[in-house]
Amino acid sequence: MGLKGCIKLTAAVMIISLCCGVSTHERSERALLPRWLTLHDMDEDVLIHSQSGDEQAHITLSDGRLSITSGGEYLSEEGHFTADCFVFDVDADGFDEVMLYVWKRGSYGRFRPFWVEEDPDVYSGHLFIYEWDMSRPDRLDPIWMSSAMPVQGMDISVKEGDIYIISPDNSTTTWRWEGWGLTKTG
Ligand SMILES: [Ca+2]
Repeated sequence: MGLKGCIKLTAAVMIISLCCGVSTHERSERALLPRWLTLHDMDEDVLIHSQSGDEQAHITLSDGRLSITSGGEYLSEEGHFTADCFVFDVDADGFDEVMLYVWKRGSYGRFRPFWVEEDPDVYSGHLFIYEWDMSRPDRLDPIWMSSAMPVQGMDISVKEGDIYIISPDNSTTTWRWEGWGLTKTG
């Protein structure tokens, strides 16, 4: 093999190593999620009714990675695993919101409330609710981001504004938007 061949081979090995490095990291992080958690797949066109108008979006969800494309694109953050995505009228005002069931490390980012002494660096489930805002390139305007959910969510379903959280022991709790945030109703 000549010098050019060696250089090409070395470059190919480096690229493969980099790719493997990323996927190995993803895999090792993925392995930290509970085994009972269901990571859903989606590949759907969804018509979203918002205060700023109706818009068709395409939602893809695969192995915890979320992409919502419309006028722009929303991509889930690195280190966040999106288990499921729902488009429905959370607060019963006649317009859709986007609700994500996200698993991430800790409840807060760089800044936490002064009364919270410690934010454990472990994965926990969170519900993030966004208004659809067509003036934003990424469309998603955060209106409510939960800290770690008080119940374990193996799976979540939504029906007529009620949010059903199914726990690993197959018990179900019901949640509904009341005033500001989700309240347990059953
Ligand atoms: Ca709404």
